[in-house]
Amino acid sequence: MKRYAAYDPPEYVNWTPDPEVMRTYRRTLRRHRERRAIIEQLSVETLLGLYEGMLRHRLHEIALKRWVRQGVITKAWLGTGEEAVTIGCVHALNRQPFEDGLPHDIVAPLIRNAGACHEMGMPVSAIFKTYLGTADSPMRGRDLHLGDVNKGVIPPISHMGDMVPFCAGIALSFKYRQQPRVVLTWTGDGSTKTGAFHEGMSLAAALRVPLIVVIQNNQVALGTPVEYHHKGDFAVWPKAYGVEGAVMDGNNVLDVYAAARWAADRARQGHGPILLIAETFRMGGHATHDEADARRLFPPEVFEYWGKRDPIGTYETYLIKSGIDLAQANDGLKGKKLEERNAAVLEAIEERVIAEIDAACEEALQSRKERMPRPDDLLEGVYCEEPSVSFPSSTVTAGASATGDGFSATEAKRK
Ligand SMILES: Cc1ncc(C[n+]2csc(CCOP(=O)(O)OP(=O)(O)O)c2C)c(N)n1
Ligand SMILES: [Mg+2]
Repeated sequence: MKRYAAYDPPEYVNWTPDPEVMRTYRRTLRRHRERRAIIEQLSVETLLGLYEGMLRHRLHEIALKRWVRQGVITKAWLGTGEEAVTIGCVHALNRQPFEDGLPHDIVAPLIRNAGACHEMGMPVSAIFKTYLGTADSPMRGRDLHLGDVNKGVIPPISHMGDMVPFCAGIALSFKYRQQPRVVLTWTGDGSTKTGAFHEGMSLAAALRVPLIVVIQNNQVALGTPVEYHHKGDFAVWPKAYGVEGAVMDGNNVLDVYAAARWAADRARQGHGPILLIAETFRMGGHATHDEADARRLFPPEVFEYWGKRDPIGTYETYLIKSGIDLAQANDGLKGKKLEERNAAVLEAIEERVIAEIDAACEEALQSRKERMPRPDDLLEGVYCEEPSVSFPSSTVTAGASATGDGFSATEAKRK
């Protein structure tokens, strides 16, 4: 893939495959019998879909970073280097419509998993519009926590850990209705330290509901490296909760896909919740504002180590050399060597994704000009019986007067 000196982590800028890393990459794919069988059966379409999904994730975030530099937005929360954990999991789910019109399986992404939105079928422009706060964004300009229930994406609750009990509830509803569906959520290493995570996992385990929780250990929580907030090995946690689980290489999208596929099949068959552990690394800051601080949290060798394991660079190298004919019936590539044909197929995908992201940026900027929320929109879509009270700006900002806390007069009386 093209690299972007102004936006990529320095380790990615002149990225070339490291032979030892690639040997390990291929060895990982043969490590588990069940996962190996899943990977060997993947169609070319799925293999390319994983590549395209990771590119879309990386490139939409580079576009956000560009907006930060240009002053269009003030900051962005990115998943650079962690794309495989999101894309591998989403692609392993059943995204076909269920009889109620929603996707079969449901996801609840966090800030590092924005790629789940577009891979579940939300347009990339929805992400950009949400950052710009436009009225035609899924959150109607009110919240940066993005999702679209109609596409099977539950928007995150800001409080870390809370999505686990929330998703346990969704999984319980699937179980009660005897629907063959699963719900998957991710949680950071830091978020595993909340009471909500523990309560949700314990409840899901006791009720044997079809929930998959992925601990996305990116080695850091805000500005705290994992060894300062965590002792012991996440690998033993499934046993501690009495659920099935597995550790996966969070930078190897095929390993993630296969582990998540295994987990989804097990959960669907009634084996109860599954706890997956992904080892990966945050190549940037908590958000764009603290990237320089984040580089000081770890020695340069740590960035170098993970930089060589760029999930997109390694997968691209693997695909090109896999011996699989990615071009299939593409006559235009006939006569070229297999590796050249494969590289050409991937380049064509990249060009298409770049064009898609550019168009989505344009569309969102247009919305910012023409479709920002109107002030009189404020009381639409909220719990409010008599949306007739108008708030002088002083009471809204003070927020503490009898009726100035965002509720109607009736609501205030009831309180
Ligand atoms: C209950 C709670 N405490 C603190 C915060 C502030 N906060 C937001 S993200 C974050 C770090 C989370 O780290 P981790 O779970 O490892 O996820 P990562 O950001 O590394 O993906 C914190 C402390 C919060 N949102 N909710
Ligand atoms: Mg973390």
